[in-house]
Parts: sequence; structure tokens; C-alpha cells
Amino acid sequence: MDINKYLPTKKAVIDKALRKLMPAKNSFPNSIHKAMHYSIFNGGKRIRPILAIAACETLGGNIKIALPAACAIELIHCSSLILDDLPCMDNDDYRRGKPTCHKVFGEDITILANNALLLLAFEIIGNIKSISPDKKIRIITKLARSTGSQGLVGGQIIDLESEGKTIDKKTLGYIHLHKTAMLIESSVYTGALIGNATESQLKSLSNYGRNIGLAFQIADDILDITGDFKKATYPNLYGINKTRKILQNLKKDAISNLSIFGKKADILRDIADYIINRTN
Ligand code: GRG
Repeated sequence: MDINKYLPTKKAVIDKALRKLMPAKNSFPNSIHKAMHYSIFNGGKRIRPILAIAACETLGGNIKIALPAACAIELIHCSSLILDDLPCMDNDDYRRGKPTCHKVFGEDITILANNALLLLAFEIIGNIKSISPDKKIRIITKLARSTGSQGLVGGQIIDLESEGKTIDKKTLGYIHLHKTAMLIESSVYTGALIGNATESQLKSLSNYGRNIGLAFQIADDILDITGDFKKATYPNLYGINKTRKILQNLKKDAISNLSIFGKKADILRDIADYIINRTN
């Protein structure tokens, strides 16, 4: 399927599944469920769950089984965004073009919504009937690792501690890997494991995921060029031409991991293209 059709089609499937998996918006206690729905259904691209599904499809796996796990990853991602927007973190008033969760529901509800979304993600994975306990443990462990102090949280900490300082390329690489690439890699890993990947297929797909995860953040840096040269971004540290070269090399490295899958991995190749050329 053409990527321009594939992405919106899968996003619609994911949104529908998310509505089914989450407690209803008006269910008790209303305020937390309203905040959770507000944070999820506000226009996200759903690239992480789409990658999980695409990895599963590449292996000929059952995407109905991958769907709840893919949705769980979107819950983790959105939980991190609402935390990131808080005044004590990035202090943003808008997310996805709409007032941030704390602007609408307050900081107290936002912190609780972050925790609730995160825990719901693991509950959903725990409840998937058709995955073996062994695979569930591997998925849960991988996702927890990419979210905790050696993943998202770790990346966020170094990002916060680097504010106002001149940071070097190694530190910037650490931040991008931990804040963005690890969860994207874990999304591909999750779909691949559910698609019954062999260990060597899992390794190749994880490498693909990590490379496009880094590319995703660098493409974000390019989209976010503001003229603020104090900001720690690839264009500021490497210059725009070198940054574009790095982006192309990451795509090449990502795609080199797909050769063993032949044409079956075409959608993952198209997603890599979409990621480096994206406009939002
Ligand atoms: C979840 C326990 C826990 C902690 C989170 C706040 C924090 C710790 C981490 C911040 C992570 C962060 C904001 C990373 C940026 C990643 C990124 C590129 C976000 C934008 O992703 P898109 O473009 O967004 O996929 P949409 O809106 O499309 O979903």
C-alpha cells in the first residue's frame, strides 16, 4: 500500500483500538479519564504504534495481536509528552496545536494522568491473551527499560541538566538516543516479537528501529530550526549540510538491515523515507 494511504489508514485503526482499550472518558473518576483522553486524542501522528504494526506485518504476523501492544506504546509516548510540557520541565502552553494538558486540567491531574497512562500501557500488554508469557515479559522489560532512567527519563534528565550549557556531540547523541530512539526501536522490537521474529530477524529489525529513531529526532531538529544557536540540536552542532548527510546515512544504515526481508519490508523502507522527509 502507498505510504500516503498506509499511514492514515493505520492511524485510524490505532485510534479506534485506543478508544476501546482506555477507560471511557466519562467513567469515574471523570477528571483523570477526561485528561487521559485529552492527552491521547489530540492529533498525534501515531508513528510508534504504526511501526510496531508494520514490523509485525513484515514478518507476516497477526496484526490484531500486535494492535493492543502498539496502542500501549502510544500511551507511554503520550504520557511522556504531557510530563515534558509541565512548567517544571519544558514549560509549554501548546502541544499538537492545542493547550497542553496542565493548561486545561492543572498540574496535579497531569502528573496523575502521566502515571495512569503509563501503568495502563503495561496493564494492556499484560492482558493480551494470545502472546506467550515469555514474549510478554520480553516486551514489558524492553519497554520499561526504554522508558526509565536508562531510557526516556535518562534522556530527559541529561537534557534538563544541559540547559544553558554548551553541550558536546556525545551528550547530544545520548539525549537523542534516550529521549527518542529507544522507544522507537522498542516499537519495532515489539511488533517483530509478536510477528514471531527469529533472534537474528529481531536484531536486524531493532537496528533498523534504532537508526530511524535517531533519524526521527534529527529530522525534528531540522523542522525546529529557530535561529536560537544556544539550543542543543544537530543543525547547531554540525551545521545543516552535515546534519542532512548524517540523516541520509542513518536512513541507509536503517535500510541495510532490511535486505533479509526482501520486498516484504517495503513498508518499513517507505516509513524510513517518510521519517527523513517529514514536514511535521
Ligand atoms: C514517561 C516515565 C516517563 C517519563 C518521561 C518527560 C520525559 C520523561 C521525557 C521527554 C520525552 C520527550 C518529550 C521526547 C521527545 C520525543 C519526540 C520526538 C516527540 C515528538 O514525537 P512525535 O513527533 O509526536 O511522534 P506526535 O505528536 O506526533 O505524537
